[in-house]
Amino acid sequence: MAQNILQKVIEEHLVSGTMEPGEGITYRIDQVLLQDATGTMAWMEFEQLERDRVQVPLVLQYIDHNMIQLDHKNPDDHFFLQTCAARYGAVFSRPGNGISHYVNLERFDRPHATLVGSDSHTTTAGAMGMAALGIGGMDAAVVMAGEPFDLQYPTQVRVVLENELRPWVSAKDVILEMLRRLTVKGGINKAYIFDGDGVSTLAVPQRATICNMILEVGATFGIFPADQRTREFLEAQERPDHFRELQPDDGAPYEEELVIDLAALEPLIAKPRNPDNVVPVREVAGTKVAQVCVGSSVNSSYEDLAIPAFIVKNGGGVSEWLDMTVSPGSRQALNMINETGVLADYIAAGARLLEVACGPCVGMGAAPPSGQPSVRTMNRNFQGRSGTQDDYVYLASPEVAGATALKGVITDPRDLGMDYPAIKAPKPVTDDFMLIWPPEPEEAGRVEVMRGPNIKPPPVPPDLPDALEGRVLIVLPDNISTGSMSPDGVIVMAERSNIPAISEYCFRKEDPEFVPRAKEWGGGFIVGGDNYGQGSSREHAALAPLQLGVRAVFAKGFHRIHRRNLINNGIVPILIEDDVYSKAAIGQEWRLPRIREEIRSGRTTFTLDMEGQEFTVRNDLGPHEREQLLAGGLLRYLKARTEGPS
Ligand code: MIC
Repeated sequence: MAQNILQKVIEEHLVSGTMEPGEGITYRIDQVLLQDATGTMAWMEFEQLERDRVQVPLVLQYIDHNMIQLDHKNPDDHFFLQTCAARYGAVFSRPGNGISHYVNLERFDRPHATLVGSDSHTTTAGAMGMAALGIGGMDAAVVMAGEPFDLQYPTQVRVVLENELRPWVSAKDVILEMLRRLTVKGGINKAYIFDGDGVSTLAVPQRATICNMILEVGATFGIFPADQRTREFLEAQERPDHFRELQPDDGAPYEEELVIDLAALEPLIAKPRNPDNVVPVREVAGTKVAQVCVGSSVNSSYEDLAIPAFIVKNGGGVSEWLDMTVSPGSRQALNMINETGVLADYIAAGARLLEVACGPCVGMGAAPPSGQPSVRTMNRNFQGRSGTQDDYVYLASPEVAGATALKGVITDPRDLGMDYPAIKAPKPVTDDFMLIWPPEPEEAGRVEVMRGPNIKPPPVPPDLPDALEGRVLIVLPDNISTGSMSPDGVIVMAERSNIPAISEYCFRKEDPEFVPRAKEWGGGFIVGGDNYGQGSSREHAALAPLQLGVRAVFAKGFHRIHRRNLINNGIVPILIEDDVYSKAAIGQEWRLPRIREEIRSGRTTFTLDMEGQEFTVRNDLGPHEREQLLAGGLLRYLKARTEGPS
């Protein structure tokens, strides 16, 4: 039977289930990627599973997020991660080596492989013809312990790319166009499978830009074929043996289709404060800007860095009213800009070079001034993510960022009157990676895991009682990102290994009384709108509410990763409609009188008692998810399974 490229990759790894949209499947994972901000929890969860060594062929521990060492916390975490990697058999990528997704693309991604990562932008590897997706730390731990990964098989969307991008229009505009059309929730439980004659016009780093931000439409996967361009990329990386062609069969099946004429696109920009708030650049041209940031996991390949440098150098330097930062995605990209003079161009033009890391994208330094627009080549612009509460972050291509840095106001690069430069990447340096390979098992067994004083084990979910009752703690609008439960920025992110400490920041932006209220009322319920928990994979967004006694979240819809993080941590995700949402108010007493029995019996509805009035609410729990909730979360479920009935 004819197959599309996602079906081909998954089938090679399939353990159980059928590849039908909405069906549960389990499949084998070849690679696991961890980063530092989510990795400490993942390793502590792995330790609870009591394995001596990771059970997947390749686990990679990157240090790329929490790079600012204000005090002992981040360096202690890095040390912990390095010792965990050595103790349990993971490759350790040292700080300074680069952003996980870029380094993985350069050194480890290979067509036909499967990858999961404790970072939502793990989808980036789809650029290499991989089935790659972001998951929570606990799911990563479980995969590392040797369990196959289970997933609801997504709806398959064929994205037909036609023609070729015009000068000054870039891959970033392709994904911004998708966000414009689909919105941040249009892609939930969907896989975007790229096809069409436009595919061959895009090099692997351009494909990576699209796959990175495919998560922003809520998608499970984005995946490109592995073709001649993939082969060229792998040859340049001196990994030609890793190439394996991946093409769809004639007549391959898809449930939906989306056509994008690359030649019809123009420079686009996402206005504050959601990535789908997309308009043509010309609509906001002339807006005064205080800051331009180039880099992040979405746009920091050599080509992405060379374009803005060309513009600011040839245009006469960075505008005097504006602060421009540049953070290369990898040590390889840094070497390349150094070798070709791009770095010297930036310095001469007045830009600031930042560390090779995620940097300003997660508010790790370079916070913008209050109330002042910042134009970034990054992937998210949720309020406060930059580190400044009153921020106005715009997302755009390197071309738009360069033009804006030059002019000091948002500028359509086509209006610069410059010829579009023919950027050709030099041969990359492929032997200068700061990777530390794990020792042999015997030696690894002697490695001591170093735990700094801020590293605390995650809270354990309590048993699910027959009935759940509590008060409504907060009522939230649509599209609440995980940055609301576990904020970005230097101060809060340094608490990623300490759930009691990080829970103090939960919903601080929305309601500074949330935490005191949750403590006073001994927990309660959260009520949200649609696409609740969009954005990052950080399981802290579920662990912080768990710490505060939250046992169920009621929402009109959930983002895939966060929904799973809630279940993993024993919190019940409950679907509501307007009848319930519109009546919800802080302080109401809600009761789920038969929750345990309703979960156990497989019912897709729950009974909700709202202050004496009865409502029927829904759930979309699969059989495994029900078992996990009944057991008190994923780890307790796995332990009970191993230990057997007591
Ligand atoms: C992000 O871009 O939001 C992050 C920071 O990379 C997160 C991971 C995290 O919160 O540590 C993600 O995308 O999953």
